This record gives sequence, structure tokens and C-alpha cells, in this order.
Amino acid sequence: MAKKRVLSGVAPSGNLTLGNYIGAISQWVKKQDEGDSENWFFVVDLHAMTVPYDPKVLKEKTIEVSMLYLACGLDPDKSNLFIQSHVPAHTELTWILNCNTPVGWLNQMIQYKEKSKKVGDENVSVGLLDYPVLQAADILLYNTDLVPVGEDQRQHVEIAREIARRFNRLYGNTFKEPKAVNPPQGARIMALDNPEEKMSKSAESKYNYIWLLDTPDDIHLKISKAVTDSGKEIVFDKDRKALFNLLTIYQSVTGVGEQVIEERFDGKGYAEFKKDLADKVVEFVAPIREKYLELEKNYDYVRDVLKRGAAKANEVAGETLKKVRTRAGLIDPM
Ligand code: AQP
Repeated sequence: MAKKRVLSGVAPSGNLTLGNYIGAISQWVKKQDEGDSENWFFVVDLHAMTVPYDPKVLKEKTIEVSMLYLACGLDPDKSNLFIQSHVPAHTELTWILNCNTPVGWLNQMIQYKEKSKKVGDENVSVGLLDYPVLQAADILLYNTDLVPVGEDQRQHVEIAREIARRFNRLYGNTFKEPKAVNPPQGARIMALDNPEEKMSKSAESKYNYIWLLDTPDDIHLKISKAVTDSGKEIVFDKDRKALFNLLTIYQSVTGVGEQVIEERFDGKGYAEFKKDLADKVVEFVAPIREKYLELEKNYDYVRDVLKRGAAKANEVAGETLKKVRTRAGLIDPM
């Protein structure tokens, strides 16, 4: 039986967070290690350009996120790792799909509405509106079956399915319809400083998130400052959003079940819980940080991984694009 194709990416738009890890990257590593899929994981640098950004920082974060992929356990012998803009087929397919996607589908997207509000009218670019089409191109180029993502990206995978369906109907069966996959828990980790908002790597305040490269002191400080409520018991209660979020983080980094966690903190207060949570998070990110620091000294290796990944991606994406061009009425270069 042909292996399922798994594909996903993260934008280098800030400091990679524990939310990104729990919602997305942990699923990628798991899928990769199960060994029954063909895996494509890439740093989606073109997506990071959809809101105002600093080119120098984009370059730095693109390399940082690539190294964090490796540090988190992605293995270039089991997964193809590459940088999105190194495969020009992504932008070429985006144009073809743009011409076949109604604008009305795009301005309904939740993330578009939220980000437009955040950046202000002057900064709402065509790219921000078009982001889901680029993401559809990313996915469809590789005949992807499964897209492991956090909850916020579910709607974008849904639109990729609709774009595929529409193209197939207009020009003949070309694309596979992908499916989004969320983790069993932690598909939407909330901000430490506001349980109504998602933890985000581009948040203005560093107290919103845990960065995978935060120092132990930073982690202790951020968790000690995390918003809680006036309740006393440490229990999984969805109505106590801030605590529920911290407990979900605890569960995700330790792998321990709800009941055991509740028993562990029975009769104890927030101070003890937060201290233990911070210890567990520090323990969890320590090997990632360590591996990252090693990779920093071995940049040639990282470059080689990304070069090989891009070569393979160009091959596969190029084949799909060739087929799409023909179906869409473009003639081959002379
Ligand atoms: N808070 C979160 N909880 C669980 N999963 C999350 N993801 C993001 N935040 C959380 C998942 O991580 C991947 C990152 O996707 P992205 O880089 O394309 O952008 P995003 O979804 O918009 O993530 P951020 O961190 O909030 O980035 P910015 O601040 O740039 O917008 C996706 O799989 C996402 O679901």
C-alpha cells in the first residue's frame, strides 16, 4: 500500500512557542517515528511576509526555526525538510489557484479577520488575504493526505479541500483532498497572559508565550506571572480557562493523565502547581535547547539538510505543477 503523505509547516514569524510544538510539531515527530508515512515539513517563510516584517529578522528566524525542527526531533532521513521559498512551484501554483478561487471565500477566513484588525487597514496586504491560497498550493503540490496542525489552521485546510474540489471539477481530476489532523489535547494552547487569546509567536508581549529557547529563569518567571483565577482546587474545569490551559500544558509536556495530575495537586495551591509546571516545562525544553545549541555550531550540516530537502521537494512539486499547467491551459516552455 502506498504510504500516506503528511505535510505541514510553521511560519518563521517570531519565537517558536510551546503552543506550536504541542499543536503541530509534536504530531509531526510522532507521525515521522511511526514510519508509515512520507513526510514533508517546511519552514513557510513566504507566509511570514503577509504582515509587516523586518527582512533581517525574517532571515534569522527562518534559520532558527529550521534548526528548531531538527532540535525537536525531526530526522532528515525520515522527513524531507526544506524552506518554502526554495521551491518556486509554490508561488506559481498559487497564481493558478488564485485565478480559480472566489475572493468571497477568502475574506471570510477567521485568521484574516483577526490579523487585519491587528495590523490596521493600512497594513492589510493582498498577501494576507491570499495566505490560504498559498497554503492550499503548499499542500496540494505534494498530493498530501494528512496535514497535522493546531486548531486555528483547520479552516485553512478546509479551504484547501474546496479549492482542490473546484479545480478538479473545472479541469479534471488533478488534486487529492487533504485532511487536517489535530492532536488529542492541546490543539489550541491559550496565551499565558490572557486565556481568551491563543498563544502566538508574534504576540507583542513575551508573557503571552513560552519560547522553545527560553531559559529556565524565563520559564519560571513567565509561568509564575501566568493569569489564574480565584478558585482553589487544581482541577481540569473547562470553565476555569486559565487553569485548564496550564493543566493542558502540564499534561502535554509530561504525558500524565488528568486524574493523576488532579491527585498530585489535591489539597495544594497555585504556588506549588505553578512551580512544578515550570520545572516540568524546563525539563521538557532542555534537550531541545541543548540540541539547538549544538546545531548552531554545525551550520554546514543544517544547510546540507535544507539543500537536499529542497531538491527533493522541487522534483515532486515540479511534477504536480507540470500536470496542473497542462490542465489549466498553459503550454510547455519551447
Ligand atoms: N496556541 C497554539 N496552540 C496549538 N497549536 C498552535 N499553533 C499555533 N499556535 C498554536 C499551530 O502551530 C502551527 C503554526 O502555524 P503558523 O506558523 O502558520 O501560524 P499560526 O497558526 O498563526 O501560529 P502562531 O504561532 O499564532 O503564529 P503567528 O503569531 O505568526 O500568527 C500551526 O499548525 C498552528 O495550528
